[in-house]
Amino acid sequence: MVKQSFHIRNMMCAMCVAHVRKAIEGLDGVKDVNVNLASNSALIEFDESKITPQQIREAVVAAGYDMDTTPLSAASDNSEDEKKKSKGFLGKLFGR
Ligand SMILES: [Cu+2]
Repeated sequence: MVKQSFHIRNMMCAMCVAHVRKAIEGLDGVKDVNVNLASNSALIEFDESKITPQQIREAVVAAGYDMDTTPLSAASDNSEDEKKKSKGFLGKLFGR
């Protein structure tokens, strides 16, 4: 059983969140799902021997949305770096 966060695309309101959650929580192998509109992500607890992120994504796509199959935990480290980089860039732009 693993618990991973994935980026969800195309969600715009609470109804979208409900649709995505419903699409994911009904899947065999998914134990728990928590969809967050503010961060456009879904924290999913699933049995990786029963279901893959690709299969979860298929259900999300079938519901009219999209999901990155690469978990956010690895990606969030990169976005932290990106933030630092852009901060440095803006600092150069507006500093002085
Ligand atoms: Cu919506």
